[in-house]
Amino acid sequence: MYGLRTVSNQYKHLTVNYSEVMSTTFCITLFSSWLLLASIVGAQSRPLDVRSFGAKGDGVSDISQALLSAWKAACNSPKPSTIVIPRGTFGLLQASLEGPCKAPIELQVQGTLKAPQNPNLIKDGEWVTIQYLDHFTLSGSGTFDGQGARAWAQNDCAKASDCSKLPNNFSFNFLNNSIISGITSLNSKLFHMNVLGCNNVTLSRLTITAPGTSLNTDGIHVGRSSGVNITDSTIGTGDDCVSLGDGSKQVSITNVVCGPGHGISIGSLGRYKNEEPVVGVFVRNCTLINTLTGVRVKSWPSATTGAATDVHFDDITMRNVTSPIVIDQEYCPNNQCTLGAPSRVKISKVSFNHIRGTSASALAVKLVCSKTFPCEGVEIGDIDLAYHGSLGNITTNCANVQPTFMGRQNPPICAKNNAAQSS
Ligand SMILES: *[C@@H]1O[C@H](CO)[C@@H](O)[C@H](O)[C@H]1NC(C)=O
Ligand SMILES: *[C@@H]1O[C@H](CO)[C@@H](O)[C@H](O)[C@H]1NC(C)=O
Ligand SMILES: *[C@@H]1O[C@H](CO)[C@@H](O)[C@H](O)[C@H]1NC(C)=O
Ligand SMILES: *[C@@H]1O[C@H](CO)[C@@H](O)[C@H](O)[C@H]1NC(C)=O
Ligand SMILES: *[C@@H]1O[C@H](CO)[C@@H](O)[C@H](O)[C@H]1NC(C)=O
Ligand SMILES: *[C@@H]1O[C@H](CO)[C@@H](O)[C@H](O)[C@H]1NC(C)=O
Ligand SMILES: CC(=O)N[C@H]1CO[C@H](CO)[C@@H](O)[C@@H]1O
Repeated sequence: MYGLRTVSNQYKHLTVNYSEVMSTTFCITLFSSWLLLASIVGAQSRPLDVRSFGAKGDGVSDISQALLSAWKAACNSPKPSTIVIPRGTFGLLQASLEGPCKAPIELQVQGTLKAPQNPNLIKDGEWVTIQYLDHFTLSGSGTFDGQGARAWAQNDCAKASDCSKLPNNFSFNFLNNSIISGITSLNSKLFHMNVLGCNNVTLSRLTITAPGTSLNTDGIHVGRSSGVNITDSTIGTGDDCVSLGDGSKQVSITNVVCGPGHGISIGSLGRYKNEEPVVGVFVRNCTLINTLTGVRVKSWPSATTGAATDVHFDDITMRNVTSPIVIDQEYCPNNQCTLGAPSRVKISKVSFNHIRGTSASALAVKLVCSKTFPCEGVEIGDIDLAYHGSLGNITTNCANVQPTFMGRQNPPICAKNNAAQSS
């Protein structure tokens, strides 16, 4: 389904080749170097320790070359291999680990990898890029320390409309059937993890941390990917914990604790041309603590079309979240858009169910859809939110949406007076 069949056929082909070579003759010089390589890394699954490729764990020395050499050996191996970055602290200027490779590779990180403090030393905006792989695993309990403090000071996103010049911590591009698990990503200079063009990828047991004041340090951003599972993770950053960009399909986010940050967001959508629809998002059993928004779908007022459909938020706990439930089709931070143009992003089949906890502002639910494309098929189930502040009673605000209600809502959502206020 994800090209798995093609790839496993390739493995079979390699295995056949391998045994033919073994059984016929050893004197075909054409294969001798290949066999040597195979006998070092392929024929056995002994892990490749980056130290045997020249990495020093002295806390300063750059291991970029050592890691790349280990990667090349693993990538050329016809059998599955494991690369190990052991305990200790290592400098890592930049890493680009690319496929296609001949067999599955696991990169086990036990130690701490430190990015250079100066963001300008990282070329092309990516600190660690892992791409074009099938059956890749990143595991271990190690830490990737983006050392972002200096970069955040240079971030001008509040003023400039295009501010993706700082490096992301990680880019996982075009990975199939892969697992990212266990690691910690600390203080990325920009997005912590950017997942692009991936199929069937699970991100689990991750810890992603940056101060609530750092700009645009989204935890995990997913775009143009399908079958992405984000589970059992703790994410606290200065921006969205998880954001799903255009072309996110069949994404599930479960057992995630988020805060501080901006919450779990679909979008923003409708800012750029040729955006692909977001289809099939399942957010379950997540807890949001002291975040700006809880669960949100957002799109820009713009002539650009787009869509988000089949989006479900279920079993969510809010603790002191400023705006727990949001559909915002007038998303326009820093006045970077024309508010007069209604969003042309079509939002449909969105459900909110079993959402409880506390709102840090009186306006706990905001469902503001587009005048041009009103939201369709919005379902509101059990909601129980309280506001304990001094700025009035808890309220909701709705426009261009007629939700279907099931279960009990506290407060009542889209009550008439609220609906009238906003249009
Ligand atoms: C990943 O899967 C896609 C879709 O099946 C395929 O086109 C692509 O070649 C695969 N990539 C790798 C690296 O296997
Ligand atoms: C998805 O990826 C995992 C991890 O590599 C693999 O075990 C599983 O078989 C894949 N699922 C499909 C449907 O290919
Ligand atoms: C991803 O999550 C969904 C829903 O929880 C589940 O059905 C699916 O099997 C998961 N896929 C993987 C690869 O873990
Ligand atoms: C819900 O998520 C929490 C982590 O926030 C986890 O401890 C708990 O086991 C999860 N519950 C279920 C039913 O998966
Ligand atoms: C609640 O959230 C507000 C706004 O984010 C914050 O100022 C306040 O400290 C939080 N209160 C608690 C008890 O965490
Ligand atoms: C808040 O709600 C209570 C009870 O419904 C009502 O008596 C009171 O006037 C409301 N306060 C405001 C500021 O709307
Ligand atoms: C060089 C590069 O790919 N940078 C990307 C970093 O991440 C942002 C946000 O996803 C992208 O817009 C950039 O293209």
